This record gives sequence, structure tokens and C-alpha cells, in this order.
Amino acid sequence: MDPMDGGMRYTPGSSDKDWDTAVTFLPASDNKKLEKKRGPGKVGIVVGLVILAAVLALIIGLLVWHFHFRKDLKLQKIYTGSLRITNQVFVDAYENPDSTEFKDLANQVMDQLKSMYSESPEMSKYYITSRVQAFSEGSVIAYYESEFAVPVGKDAAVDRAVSSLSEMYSNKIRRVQQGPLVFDHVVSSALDTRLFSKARTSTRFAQHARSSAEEIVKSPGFPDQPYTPNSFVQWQLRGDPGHVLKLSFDTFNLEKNCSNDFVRVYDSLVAMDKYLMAEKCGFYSPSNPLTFISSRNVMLVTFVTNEEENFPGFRARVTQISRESPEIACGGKLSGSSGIFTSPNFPSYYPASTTCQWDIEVPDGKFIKLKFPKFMVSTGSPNCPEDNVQIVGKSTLCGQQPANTMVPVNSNKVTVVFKSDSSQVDRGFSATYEVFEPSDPCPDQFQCDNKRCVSLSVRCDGWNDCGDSTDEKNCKCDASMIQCRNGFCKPMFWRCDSVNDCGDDTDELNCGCKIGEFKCKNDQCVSEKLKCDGNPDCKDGSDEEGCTRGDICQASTFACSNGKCITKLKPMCDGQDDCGDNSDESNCDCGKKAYSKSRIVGGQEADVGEFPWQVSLHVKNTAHVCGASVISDRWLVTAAHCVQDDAKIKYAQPGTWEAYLGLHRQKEKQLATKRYLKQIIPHPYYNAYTYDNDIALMELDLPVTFSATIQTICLPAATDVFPAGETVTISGWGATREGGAGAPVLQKANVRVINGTVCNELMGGQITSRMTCAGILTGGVDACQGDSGGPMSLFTNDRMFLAGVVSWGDGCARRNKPGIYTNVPKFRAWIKEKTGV
Ligand code: 4AZ
Repeated sequence: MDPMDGGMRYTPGSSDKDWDTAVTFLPASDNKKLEKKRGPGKVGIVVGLVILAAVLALIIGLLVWHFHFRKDLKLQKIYTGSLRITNQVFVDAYENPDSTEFKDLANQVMDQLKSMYSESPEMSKYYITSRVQAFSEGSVIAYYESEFAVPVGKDAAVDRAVSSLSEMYSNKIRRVQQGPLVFDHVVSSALDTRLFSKARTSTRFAQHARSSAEEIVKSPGFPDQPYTPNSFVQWQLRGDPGHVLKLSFDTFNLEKNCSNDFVRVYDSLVAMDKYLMAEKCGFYSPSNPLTFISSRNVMLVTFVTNEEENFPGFRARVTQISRESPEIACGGKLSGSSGIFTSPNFPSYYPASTTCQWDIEVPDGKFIKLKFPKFMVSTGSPNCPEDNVQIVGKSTLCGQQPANTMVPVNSNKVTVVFKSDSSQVDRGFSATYEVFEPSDPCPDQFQCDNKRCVSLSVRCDGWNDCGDSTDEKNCKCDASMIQCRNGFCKPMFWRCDSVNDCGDDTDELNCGCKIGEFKCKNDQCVSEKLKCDGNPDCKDGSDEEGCTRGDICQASTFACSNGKCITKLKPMCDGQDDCGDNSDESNCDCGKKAYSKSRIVGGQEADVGEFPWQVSLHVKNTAHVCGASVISDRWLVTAAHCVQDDAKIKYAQPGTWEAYLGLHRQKEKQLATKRYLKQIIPHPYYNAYTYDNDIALMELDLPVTFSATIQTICLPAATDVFPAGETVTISGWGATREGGAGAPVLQKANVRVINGTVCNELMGGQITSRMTCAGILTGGVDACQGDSGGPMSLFTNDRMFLAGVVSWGDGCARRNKPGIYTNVPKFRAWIKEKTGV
């Protein structure tokens, strides 16, 4: 008997049929006879017996099904694999599955696979069939799928048999003898069931990129409509021999949850986990390039969607690159006293199955300091068995390393080897090397325990500049510093500011409270007015303890439209109807980035669409002057000081301005939506000397259409307060250093809200309750000229709220000089009155 014919084939539904025939209900032929009489009588007994027999038959049937047939219930299991045929030469016709050459070779491969599986009883029993999907060069590589019908509970045994067979052939313990083809390097693994669900419509494309012509891969319907639900699409991509493929996504916008919709990129022509380079979902901004490079001239892209929520989708270009191209070259000899090197394709994904070696030699007598500004190398475990960077004789790095990780090498020579295995690639690394004198590793600088060098001026300044805090240890604190119990020094004015700066709370203990202040149970002081206001201002919430409803309604809290007062912290737009009339959940179509994932001093470039409410205000036909925020399709919020006439320009006139919405790069105004202004409403109490009430409203001449790059930001409730220490985000095209030029690309930075009392002391008593202070008191991060009018955004309840408007400051990013922002909640009623928003 042919071993492949042994065992039972899987027939869908066969078990149901078996169950049906095993259970037979007896017919009740004469209903009249079954009518109830007084007492059971003869008929009653017969009916009883019939029912009993039926129940018995049912039980027996179920038992027979369970013990006899169920074990034959089989699951369809598909293994995908590739193998190398060492005694064949690739011909072009193998690229075409309809060619005779393809069919002949495919039949031979299928025959030999069958005889290969016959060597294992586990596989021979359950094998159904194989299909060859493609061939590629090298000598000839065949990509196939093998289908098995595996009884429930036996799949682990079959998985083991398949992988041990692959191991034997890959390690050349065996070669296939039963046919004319000689195989080696047989690799196969079970296909993820999500890729062959029958509920999905399946489409397959085969494309060949040439040097003269790129190919395009895009999700079905892109760009005109969202991608189709329940689909499985795969693209088999090829290049010419001697080339590798580069897949560059220019748009990538899928559902956030990868278990619903996802794209996979394989370094193979079949979907095999061993060659899975990456699985991606969510959004990738064009400013954060997503490109993949294959290790040979083939690549497979698969796209799976489920029935829910379809997004715009993706588009990618496929180009071929010569193996010798400098674009993918890596490694080599490096000399001189400093230099840089990166993983191939950095800052995008490095190719799989790649090795690069750099031999660095600096002048005799000097030592080498290696620094990794960025380091992301894929790994599954800490000892770096997969992808890694080996600093030979020193250490091996993998995973994600902190920015500027430093490795000193006590020699003038070092070899660095980067290795990636066949699956799971990442963005790689950038590295620099420089020399240091063995006797003085940190000339004129402080050497941290982690071997970093930092400026002597930052020693004991309260800020962890080393990364391991060694610059803040063993400090003798002078009178302007707090001596923390743990040995750190922190600036005195950080005392009692509700932020645990010491790390052991020393700076927040024994804070005596002034008149008009409430002493929290944790010794913190907060304004008496904040007691029972519905917001926990004390870190331990003690200012909200023992409050009666009367207190709560007197003090500021969220006021519902139905007159109810809410004590819950941040009830707005949290998805719960706290008011009972849903007024805390109305106007919540705001503050969401269309994408799941865009100067400001000390910031970084935003991603495209990261701040879709950010507006750039230009004086007509000139340049950017101020920022603003979109609060509806017709209204913007900006700073009043941006719209004050001066001797030359009539800033208060709507006709002076043009507003750019959805702008990212100042040079790309043509890609943004331009609007003129219908009216400008500065706050009537704006004070040009003190910058009090620094807020203004602008009405657009025409409403805008919302899009991925234009959205509204949510307005906070009038009662919202932003406690000290809270992180907020500032954004704008302002100067990147004090007195410097504006930023060409939108910048963002995170700063922390600073206690109003501390801020008032730092700013010489100029802070009013209409202002909020935020910054990083050690300096370096701040808003600056040109950011004015723009948003200070706070992330709450999964959306962004306009906490403040950039207003003023004492210079930019100076130590102990926070940025000052207009406190938007104080103007909530005025905004509503003027705009209806
Ligand atoms: C300005 O001139 C400006 N450091 C804005 C913010 C700050 C300073 C100046 C805060 O627009």
C-alpha cells in the first residue's frame, strides 16, 4: 500500500453526518393515541417506553461519536517551506507558473516532497498534498506549501516531525535520493492560521522590479477608498539576479491593532516565520521612513484585514538595488581620530541575514571611545542570540539601548561586527568613534561611572546629566541648594513645589504653609481655594477628603448643562456620561490625531499629522509670525500679543493675515490649506505691559474640511487645573535658540507644569492666575520667539486638550526661567460666548 494513502482523509462535515445517523428518533405515527387520558393506561406506557428508547439511543449515539469518530476529526494544517535544488539551473521560464518548465519541475518537487514525507510515519499518515508556489535563483530555490489533515491533539507531533526533517536536510545529514533532484537546505514551518482563513478573499500578485522600472504595491482601493474587509493579499516580488529589493512605504495607515489588520514583509517568496522580517500595523509618518531591504532578489508582502474598521491603507515602491551598491554596503576599515558608521539602510530597517564588520584603528597611543546615538537591534532574549552588535573582546549589544550609549575601548584598535539573522529586523544603529588619551579619558570634563563625559558645570546642578546620576552624587550642597537625604542637591526653589525632585521626597517634606494655603496630609501646601474643588491638588488627594456636596458645588468643578456638579477628576470626554445629560461627553470630536502616531528650543521634529490642530499664521505673502490652534472648522485660538498693531504692520486687521492649516514644513505651503481671516477678537482685558489675558480668537473666511492633517484640539473645562509636575507638549515653528531663526519643520517638546507660587518667585512676581508656567527649570527646553499663539497641549482621556497658549518668557530655555502660557480654562466661557464652540 502506498504509505501516502494510509489513514483517513479529512472530509469537512463528516463527523456531523456520523452523529446524525447514530441518533434515530422513533416516529410517533398516531397522534390521537398519544392524547392524554385519565391515568397512564397502555398508550401512556408505550409512549413512555418510546421516549426512553429515544433518550437511550441519543446517549449511545453521543458516546459512540465521542469515542469512535471524534478522534478522526481532523484539522487542516499547512506548512510553508523552501528548499534548494542543487543540481538544476534557473531558467527564466521558472518565473511563470503557467510555463511547461515550471509545471515539470513543480511536479518533480511535489513527488520528491511526498517521498520525503513518507520517511516519517507522523507525516505520511496525515499528508494530503503539496503545491509549489514559486522558484527563484540560487541554484534553484523552490517555495512550496504542504497540506496535512492532522487529528485533533496530534498537531504538535507533526510540527516536531516537520522541523526535525528540515533540520536533517538543512544540516546535510540527509539528501533526497528518491528522484532526480538533489535537495538541501529544506526549511519549513506551520503557516499562521490567520493567513489561510477561508472567510477571507484571497488575491495574489507577482511583480518583477527592473533597474529601469519600479513596481508599486498598494492596498486594495488605495488611495480612493479604505481597504476591503476580510481580505488576504500577497505580492511575490522579484528582482534580477545579483540584486536585492527595496520596499519603501510612502503611505502606511492601518488599524492600530495588529491582531485585526496587518502587513507582513518576508525575506522569501512564501510566508514562513523563519523569514518574517516584520509585521506592521498602525500609522507610520512619511517623516519616519519605513523601508525594508531583502537579502536576495525576492521578497513577499502579505496583507490581512478583518471585518472591522478599514483604514486608508498603504502604498509602497519596489525597486531593485545592485548587491554592490553603496546604499547597502557596510563594514570596512576606519581610521583617523574620529568617524561615523551605521547599520545598512539606517535609519530604516536593516536587511535580514546580513553581516558587517568594521575594523577601526586610531593613531598609536590613543584609546577609542565608541558612542551609539541610536541603537535598535531586534532581539528576543537578553544574551543577544539573534541580531547583535559585537564589540570584539569587549561586549555584545542588542535590543534597544539608551541614546548615546558609550563603550570605551582601552586600545587603539577595535573590531565591531553587526549580524542579523533571517527574521525580525529593526532600525539598527548609528555609531561614532573618537580617540581619548588613556591618562585623561574626559579632558576638562567630569567622568561619569558609565564612562560618559559631561561638562563640569553640570556637576551637582540637580540634573542627571550622566544618565547614571553619578554627576549628582557626593555633592556638597551650597546655600542655594536643598540637601536631599539621598545625597543629591537640588535648587532651593524646587522645595515644596509638589514635585518629588530629590527622589526621596526630602524637598517636599516639612513645607510650612502660608496664610491662605491648605496643608495637605503629606505636608504639601496648596491654595485654600483648591480645597474641595473636585480636583485632587494634594498628591495624596487629602484636599478632597471630607468635602460635602455643598462645598463641592460652591468650589469650581465641572458644571453640567443640567446644573449638576461633578467631583470626578477630568470627566470630560472620558467615554462616560457623568452628568446624566451627556454634557461632559459633548463636543468630544476633537484632540485626536488622525494617525496613531510628526523649534521650540530643545525639542525635536514632529511627525506629519502629529499636531493636526497646529496653525502657522503668516503676514500675507511674507513669513511665519505666530502659531494658533484649530478649535472648530471656522475658529482659531491664538495669543492677543500676536494681533497688536505696531508702527509698521496692522497686526490687528484680519486682512493682514493668512493662516496655514495642515502645514508641516514651512517650505511646503502649497501642501497646506490656506485661509484668510474674517475677524480677529483679542481679549478685551489683554494687558500689553503684563501680558495678562493674552488670548485672541480668529474667524476664518471659509470653513475648513477636516482631514488627516487638520483636526480640532479639545478645549478644557472652565474648572480644569493643571497640577505642578504634569507633562504638557508644546509645538511650533519658533526659534530653536534664543535670538535664533525659526524652524523650517514643526517642532515639539515636552515640558512640565511648574507650581504657580514657585514660578511667581522665579519671574519676579509677574504671574497672574490667567497664566500657567511650564518648562524644564534646568533650562534647555522651552518655547521661543515665533511659537507664540501656538498650543500647549495636554493628553488626557486619550485626546489632546488646549491647556495653554504660548505667551511670553524671560528669553528662551534659560535656567530657572519657565515659559509662560495663557491659562485657557480661565477663558472657556469667553470662547464659548464669542465662537459658540
Ligand atoms: C516670543 O517672543 C516668546 N520662552 C515666546 C515664548 C517664550 C519667549 C518668547 C518663552 O514669542
